Amino acid sequence: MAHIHLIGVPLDLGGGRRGVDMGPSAVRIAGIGTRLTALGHHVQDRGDILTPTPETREAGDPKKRYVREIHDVCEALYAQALDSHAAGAFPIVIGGDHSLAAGSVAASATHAKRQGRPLGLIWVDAHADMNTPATTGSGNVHGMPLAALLGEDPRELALVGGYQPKVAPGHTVLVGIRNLDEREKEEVRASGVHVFTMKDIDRQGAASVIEQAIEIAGRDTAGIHVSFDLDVCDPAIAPGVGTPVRGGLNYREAHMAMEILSDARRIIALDLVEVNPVLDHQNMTAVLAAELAASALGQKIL
Ligand code: EXY
Ligand code: MN
Ligand code: MN
Ligand code: MN
Repeated sequence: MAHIHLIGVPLDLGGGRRGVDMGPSAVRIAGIGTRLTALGHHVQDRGDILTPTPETREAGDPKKRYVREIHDVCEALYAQALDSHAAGAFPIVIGGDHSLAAGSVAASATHAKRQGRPLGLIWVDAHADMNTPATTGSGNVHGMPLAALLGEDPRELALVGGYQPKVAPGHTVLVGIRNLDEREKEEVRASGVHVFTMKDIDRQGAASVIEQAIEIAGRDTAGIHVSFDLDVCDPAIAPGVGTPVRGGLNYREAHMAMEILSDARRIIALDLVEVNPVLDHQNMTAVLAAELAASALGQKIL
């Protein structure tokens, strides 16, 4: 039995398509709380982090649009998630766009640091999210949070929590990527992070890949933060995401990844991000997110 804190982050400033601000609501309506309670967990919904809407703000620097506002949201999330860790709870952060991970992963990193060990990070995504203001074509900050966690750019996000970097490349694993910008590919290759592309999953199987990811992110670390972007799933099962890319995880692969992560008993926090109800069909992507949370937190087939 775990103490689980649900934290909604209706952040819709980091992407190009509007609608992910409705993600936390949709995932709650899909029953994430009751599904986790049914597993015997004690679930506390901590509500939403206050986030500004783009209509009330100026985008600012076109190479990192709304980065000041995103920074403020990430600092507030950092404080809230760190509170959860300090209370012995397991934070599940429901997005909202993926730039929120600059706050949630920072909290897990600080929690790990307090135990004298580094954090392991498994980033499950169709994208690498490793652009910087120098490499981005879109200026969308949700394409940058992993770069901020590993390095120093965009600096507003790299410095959330007051220190950088949050994670080492040797403890960081990308899983499921299949859509990178050309300059971003160079960043990923040079970074030293462990990468399992969709091609690796096709060749080696999802189970083997996730086991290897756990081995890498779990070795000598205080625990593993799983940052799960729903767009890693195939659009056939997850149409409600801002940046769908064909050729993703199928339904069982996605669940099996979570089941194996649960069995390993090393996860200390989970992000579920990029659910976009505007593009969804009958809330199916939000339901998938809620189901995947249950699989990650111990739901068994038998
Ligand atoms: N690489 C593209 C960009 O930087 O704009 C697309 C990023 C999409 C990021 C989504 C959330 O994972
Ligand atoms: Mn992402
Ligand atoms: Mn993505
Ligand atoms: Mn700051």
